[in-house]
Amino acid sequence: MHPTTIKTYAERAKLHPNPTARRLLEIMERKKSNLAVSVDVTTVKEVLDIVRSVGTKVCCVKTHCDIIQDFTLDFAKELVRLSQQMDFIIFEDRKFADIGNTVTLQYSAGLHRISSWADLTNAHPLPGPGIISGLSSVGQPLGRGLLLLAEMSSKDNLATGQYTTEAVQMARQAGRGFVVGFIAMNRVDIPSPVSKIQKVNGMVNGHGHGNASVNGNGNGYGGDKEMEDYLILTPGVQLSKGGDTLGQQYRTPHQVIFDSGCDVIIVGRGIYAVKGKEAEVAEEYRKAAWEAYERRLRC
Ligand code: 6AU
Repeated sequence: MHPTTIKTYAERAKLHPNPTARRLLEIMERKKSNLAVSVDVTTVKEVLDIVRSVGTKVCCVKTHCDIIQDFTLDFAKELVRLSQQMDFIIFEDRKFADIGNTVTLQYSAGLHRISSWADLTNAHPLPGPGIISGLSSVGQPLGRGLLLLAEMSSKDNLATGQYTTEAVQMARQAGRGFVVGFIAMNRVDIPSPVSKIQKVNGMVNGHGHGNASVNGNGNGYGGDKEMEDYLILTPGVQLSKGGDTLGQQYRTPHQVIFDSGCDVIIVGRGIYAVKGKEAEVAEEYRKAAWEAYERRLRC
């Protein structure tokens, strides 16, 4: 069992060095919600209507700001206001995938100025560690967080095997300040063999400091205080298994949280496409995912 899957969200919040990860874990505990809603609709009114109806049920609202045809920074301000009032974090699902210099500009500038309003964003590790350095130069001073896409939910995607392993490695090498977790289908952050030995012996590099890091950047499993803790946010979730016609694959909240040990389910069409019943359905997802988490803790 992975150490983070047997700790409560509240316990993990206390130990996390990143302010956004800490806030997310605290909200999860407070609202008993490990549900993120993905609001993939194309007008400001639709986004805000959905957020107002499900905001109290979720720990996180995920946006795709580039599909909102009338996006303005005033809309972003209103979303931030709602996030404070209704107690959730904002995750802009931008999936950055370019060289460090370009993503720095995409994150901070342009029409969307994502870093000015989104607590969390995500990036593909494909371009190498420069993408993390670029994004962190903007986001870390603001207390923002980044998720790397270590796995994807779509059929026949290429983010598997060695790619996934290297995504996790890249996060570890970046340190704990900005990369707070992964988009993944599983608990991809299993401890490296060195970390396991270190945890058993309470030793690092033979010096016997139980809470130091394995590789000198604070990532290791040196002891509880320094425990590596990545959040695993998982899309491809509906109340019953299945898929769509374009390769999306769905698992249930129980499979994702209990069987795979992930932290947060991300649900889009399962909630926003059930018009007029969004709040009711969101409550069903919240309950299912929270019960799966509580069951996992009891194992
Ligand atoms: O529940 P759905 O299928 O309506 O929406 C799933 C949401 C969409 C995708 O862009 C996103 O989750 N997503 C991601 C993310 C969050 O990065 C990765 C992935 O592998 N699959 C996926 O569906 O907004």
